[in-house]
Amino acid sequence: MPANLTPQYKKAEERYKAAETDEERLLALEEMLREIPKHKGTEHLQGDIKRRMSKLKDSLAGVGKKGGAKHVDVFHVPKSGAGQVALVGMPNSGKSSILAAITHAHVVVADYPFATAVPVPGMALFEDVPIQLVDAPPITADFAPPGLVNTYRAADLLAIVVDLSGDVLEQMDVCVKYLVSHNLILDEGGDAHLGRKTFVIAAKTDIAPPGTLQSLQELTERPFEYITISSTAGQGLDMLMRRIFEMLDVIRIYAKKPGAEPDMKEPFTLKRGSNVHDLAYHIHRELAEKLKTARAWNSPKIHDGQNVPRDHVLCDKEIIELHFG
Ligand SMILES: Nc1nc2c(ncn2[C@@H]2O[C@H](COP(=O)(O)OP(=O)(O)OP(=O)(O)O)[C@@H](O)[C@H]2O)c(=O)[nH]1
Ligand SMILES: [Mg+2]
Repeated sequence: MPANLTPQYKKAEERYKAAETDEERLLALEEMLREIPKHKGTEHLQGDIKRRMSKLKDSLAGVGKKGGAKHVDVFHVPKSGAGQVALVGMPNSGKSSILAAITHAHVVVADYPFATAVPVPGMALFEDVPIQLVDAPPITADFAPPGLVNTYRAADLLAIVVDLSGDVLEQMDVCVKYLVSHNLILDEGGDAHLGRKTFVIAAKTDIAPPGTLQSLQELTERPFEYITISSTAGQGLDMLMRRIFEMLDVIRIYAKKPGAEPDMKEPFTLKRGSNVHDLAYHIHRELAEKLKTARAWNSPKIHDGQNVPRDHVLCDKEIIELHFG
């Protein structure tokens, strides 16, 4: 059976042959696999492409190498802080500018597209809670770095960054299609809560034509939350951090040693719904078993200093004194 390879496939194959690095080879092979007509006549070729891809992936991941240099996965961003928010957006949409405005991360802000090549984390503060933002390379209608999906899979929250001074519908369309095709949000049109929690940062409001956000909201099916900002004018950034904190659904707890003042500088952050036992476990696994009693301050329901049981559900900003046996 003839393979009937398309011009798109042949182009990808040329890119594969011209590639100089394994990363480029892998990208080209992925494209070949996408473009290859899927029928019996190409089954053998498809298998061959997949074999070459898995070999390349192994070699990129350092499999089979004895000791020595290990491949570092640049798309794996180790978590820190109370939660991790990864930015999704087309080139030039203003992603890096957000990190530059509210974190100390060294990011490249540039007036040309594709300035960011790999994810870069930075810490932003909401009040006394450190929250990690992750800048990312851009995606377009026909290209995204293959490893980027892993960055997004690991994040607690995804923020689609839309440049309000650009083609907002195209940007939204490209980002949503990317997220849906990688199963990061579900293809249901309705309930955005079922997938990874995702919201929209409507950026560059300082240069947006009037009414842009409104028409974007009206023409977008999914009921995303929109947060309007300008990184350069410093507008909306406090609200952005507040909503991120709220969407992460965490609470902060100040721990107190018996007879000492509570540590009001570095709260522990726990998932909403956590109890006293969870706090002890969070501080130190072994402590949880030794926990005898606890007292609470700054609690909405009880008097300051009152004893609370281990299953006492904690509230944001509560001060807890743990007693161990
Ligand atoms: N007027 C205005 N310009 C902005 C704002 N935010 C970013 N820019 C400009 O937009 C351009 C792109 O910004 P970046 O933050 O580098 O965009 P990016 O999304 O990281 O781009 P890539 O790394 O290519 O994906 C730069 O020239 C920025 O100065 C803003 O709030 N207002
Ligand atoms: Mg960038």
